[in-house]
Amino acid sequence: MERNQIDAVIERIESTEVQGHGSDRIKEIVNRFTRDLFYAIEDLDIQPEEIWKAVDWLTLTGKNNEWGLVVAGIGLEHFLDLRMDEAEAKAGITGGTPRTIEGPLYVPGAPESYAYAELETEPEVGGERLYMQGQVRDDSGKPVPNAKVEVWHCNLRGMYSIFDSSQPPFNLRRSIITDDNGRYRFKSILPVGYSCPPGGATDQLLKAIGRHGGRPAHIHFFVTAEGHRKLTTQINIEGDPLIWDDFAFATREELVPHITRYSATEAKEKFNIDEPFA
Ligand code: MBD
Ligand code: FE
Repeated sequence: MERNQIDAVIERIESTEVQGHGSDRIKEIVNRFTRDLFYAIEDLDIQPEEIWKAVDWLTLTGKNNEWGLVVAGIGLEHFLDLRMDEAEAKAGITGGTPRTIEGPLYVPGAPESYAYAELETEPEVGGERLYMQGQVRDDSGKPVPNAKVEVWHCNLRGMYSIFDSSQPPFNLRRSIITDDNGRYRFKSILPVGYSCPPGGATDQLLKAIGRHGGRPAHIHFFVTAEGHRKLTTQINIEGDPLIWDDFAFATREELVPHITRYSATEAKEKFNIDEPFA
């Protein structure tokens, strides 16, 4: 079909809209999506069997609750970040820790503590202990006391609590309130990389286009404080082989902090930390 014939079909569909009913914004978006879809079907000569296969895949994605993963995997969530960066740059807002995607695995309501938290509800055997500290500062560099630092990450099997019933609820999820100097500290385990559920809808899609569904090891953060914009970000664990091959495109140069590794003896001597470093 020619474009003008497709446009006529769209016009016929739009003509069934009742004036003054519904939302003009949603009408505009739905009609645009429909038009672009029809154009794509025409341009790529997409066959009915392919459409019905796609419908089944869309249904499976919903059934599996994988839409958040798909949005990350097709780079849409990263694209939204880039658009926010652009909007801020245009408004003259620059500097500070860069944002990166939230992902689909945040859950509100994690246990809250002041200045320090242990992220593990139940100690996991193996892996490495992780100690991290930081300071929340405003855009003039001034420390922000009483800011909320929400942190969440996966365990040594790449699984997130709440979504993984083998872990206690809120394991590896905490809210830390910064101290008088805007500082926070926490102790946890060093997480490993994440993989999309094997055989799931996202995995199927990525395989079909010759991609993997892996993420480098990472830790998520929300930083909020009264009178300030919210920061959604992550850090990546230095040295992970997927650091520049994240299926969700979330890595940013400034979000790969240096990690110092200590033996158990060194940790004991330097910091008086009495931990079985596995
Ligand atoms: C994750 O842990 C994640 O952070 C993202 C963005 C997508 C899937 C799993
Ligand atoms: Fe994650």
